[in-house]
Amino acid sequence: MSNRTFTMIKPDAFSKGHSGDILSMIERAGFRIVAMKKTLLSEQKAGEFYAVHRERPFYGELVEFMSSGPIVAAILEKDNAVADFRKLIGATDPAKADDGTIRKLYAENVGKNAVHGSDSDENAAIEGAFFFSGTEQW
Ligand code: FUP
Repeated sequence: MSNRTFTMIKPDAFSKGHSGDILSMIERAGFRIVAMKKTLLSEQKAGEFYAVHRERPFYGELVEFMSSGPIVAAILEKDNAVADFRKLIGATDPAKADDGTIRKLYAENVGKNAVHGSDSDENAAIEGAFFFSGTEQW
């Protein structure tokens, strides 16, 4: 069981001004913010982050969307962080997400789905290190 996960507030949610509400939900759910920044991904960086999906039909659209505007990236800490955070954000497709989840409340569709959450302890560590050096994590 890990105690860290990685998240991004995606360009759709950021541009609509939902960052504060989403961060509030995250903190109220018991996650501690270990590292956080607002940034803009270049197409190249977005492509690298989602390289695991490069053979999928939606890859081009995903990279274009994720580099279309600012995001907030953060490392979060809590017991059972990866699984508990995925519960808090809900299913990838907001139409299938449970009531009260971040994606149900704020996502537009399966592509523009408001937030990212790591899917494993291993990916949480890789994704956190993609954005933050060791000295930025407290
Ligand atoms: P999740 O782990 O819930 O973020 O979902 P995936 O790892 O399956 O997908 C990563 C991202 O690819 C999603 F956040 C959005 C995008 N995606 C699509 O655009 N279309 C799809 O059908 C599936 C995923």
